[in-house]
Amino acid sequence: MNKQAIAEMLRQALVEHKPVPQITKTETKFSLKDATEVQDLGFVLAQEAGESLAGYKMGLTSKAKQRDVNVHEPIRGYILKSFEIHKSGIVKMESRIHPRVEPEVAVVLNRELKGPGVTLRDVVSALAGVYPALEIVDSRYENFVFRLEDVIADNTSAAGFMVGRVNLLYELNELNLMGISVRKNGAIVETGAPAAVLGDPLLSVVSLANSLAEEAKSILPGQVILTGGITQSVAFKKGDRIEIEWPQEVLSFTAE
Ligand code: OOG
Ligand code: MG
Repeated sequence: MNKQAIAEMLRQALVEHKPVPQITKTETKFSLKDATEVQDLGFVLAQEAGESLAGYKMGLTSKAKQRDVNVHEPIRGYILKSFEIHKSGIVKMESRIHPRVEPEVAVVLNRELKGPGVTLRDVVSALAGVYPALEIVDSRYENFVFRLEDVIADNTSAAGFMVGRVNLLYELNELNLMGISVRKNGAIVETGAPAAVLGDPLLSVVSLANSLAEEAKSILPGQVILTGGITQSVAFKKGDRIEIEWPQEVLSFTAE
């Protein structure tokens, strides 16, 4: 198995927005370790192409998302600066394959957090901001179908994100049960609350810090951390308008 070639194929699928077959269909011995190596090689390719790191994402941290893609284990990936979509922006469909959007909580820290052994208290004391956010996932695999190893290799389908401007840090006690809804063309298609994410999305940051420690990496101040989709993701196509309503703020975009 040539991991570099797999990483190049996935990078090309992202750049050319053409889906590729699942790795595990042909590489029957493709392990979790191989998948993580491919993800890391893909990040090196992105950097060589001039991309830079915005932060990290956790995925499959809610039951809704696990059922969504039929993979039942949390995963982590890199988010790139070029993935950021500005508020009330436009999402260009010509640079996408089969995108889906999901509501998330984003976290930013004011000091470095380095595992192992990071606790919830460490995360709380390092918080600079907690924001309403959304993620766009766009699997590089045909039909959006994959196994755990495939989706890790594919940088956890990461393709876009938007972060709100209202800092919920001062409402942290209410965060877990804040009601949010996702509208597509005006109609509510999903509802949920951040507690869907591991009972508390800050636990997702704990997991991320401890899992990065396995590769001697840490979370740096100012990086964006996406804690994982709260609801099932919502597919959209050209002309669709998506609005994610939080009590404090609405995040929206139009797909063109
Ligand atoms: C996998 C990535 C999962 C989340 O928030 O759960 C994810 C996918 O849905 O394609 O980003
Ligand atoms: Mg996500």
